[in-house]
Amino acid sequence: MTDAYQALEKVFESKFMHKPTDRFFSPGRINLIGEHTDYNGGHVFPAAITIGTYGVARLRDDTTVKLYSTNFSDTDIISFSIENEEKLARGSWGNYVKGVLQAMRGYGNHFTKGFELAVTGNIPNASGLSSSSSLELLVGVTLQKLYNLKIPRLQLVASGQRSENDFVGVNTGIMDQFAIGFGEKNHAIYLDTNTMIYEMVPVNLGQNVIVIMNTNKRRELADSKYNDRVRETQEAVFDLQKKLKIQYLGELDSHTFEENQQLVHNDTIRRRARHAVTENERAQLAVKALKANDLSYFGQLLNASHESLKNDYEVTGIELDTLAETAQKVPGVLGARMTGAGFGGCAIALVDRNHVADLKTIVGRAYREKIGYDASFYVAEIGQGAHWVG
Ligand code: GAF
Repeated sequence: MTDAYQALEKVFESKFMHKPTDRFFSPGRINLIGEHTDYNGGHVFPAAITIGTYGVARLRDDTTVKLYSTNFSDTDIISFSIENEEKLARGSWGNYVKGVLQAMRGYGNHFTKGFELAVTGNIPNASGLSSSSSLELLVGVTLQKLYNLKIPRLQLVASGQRSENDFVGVNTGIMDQFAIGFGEKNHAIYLDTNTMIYEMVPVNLGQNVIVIMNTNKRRELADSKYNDRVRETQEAVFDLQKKLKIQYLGELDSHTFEENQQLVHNDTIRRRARHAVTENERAQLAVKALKANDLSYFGQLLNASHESLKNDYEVTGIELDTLAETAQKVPGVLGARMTGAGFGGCAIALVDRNHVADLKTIVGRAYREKIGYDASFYVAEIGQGAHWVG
């Protein structure tokens, strides 16, 4: 970690001709279970991980903002005035910074001086481990420290989400920013996205570990497909409201849903709704199972979650299915499922630590044979949320 900062400080000095004053870190996240439930008023169970985004920064005396990232070698310094609220070109990573600035202004914060920020990250690109929310929260904690803002953590989290929704144009829920904002070492966050009540749950896996399995597939069109799922579940709510007084699918149990599902106007929308309802139940059961140390049942719920995401929600694809379904059959694996938005990205497997090598060999071989290129594997470590390092 210290090495990462030393290298980044050198980059900062060579780009901005000054030394930075502060260091920051913001993690990525995995979601254990509760997928595509956060914009449906359901439960989620994510955790921050130890890989993430590093930043070093300095406040300036004038109004210029200068940004540099080592992860986008083709672009050079991004520069704009702190007063300029216009979007940068589509696809520019600077829009995440501008989006957070704008959202924080919306909460009544004022930024008069500019700043310099250099970032570097070790979250694999477009891997579904939420590199974008990691960057948003990195910007949030950087602005909080540089401008000495006394603001609640939830405001930073909400600013990240607003940046994503309003500035970047993906209608995501709050899960990723919440996990990254509130993460704690060796804990997962059990969040009810309807009430925003949450609980930190220790993740005691005994001799088991969580392995992240990366499809290494580019998540093409993922944003528009994500927005389609948001719209589809809203359509289901609209249909169900003809009889039921609900605002979100997360308010329904699966029994009530089954009894009323004929209200939903077509089969595709019905299956989307079924996933949101059953996944919300699985998340609640999984947290109970983890607390009761019933890892076998926890694993079964992971498998059921993947099946629902594959058949009812249709966000997996051949790459994620190959990883999760092959992993589920490996001896020592208690359960496996895709994690995050889907459409490529990563899956996770809960596996006995003595079987990690088998998992990598068996799943790695099956993936290469079927997909034609390699998957990557990392053992996940659950770490602290976004913070000022010093
Ligand atoms: C993405 C979104 F950003 C989250 O809000 C969540 O909806 C997730 O997909 C699916 O559970 O990571």
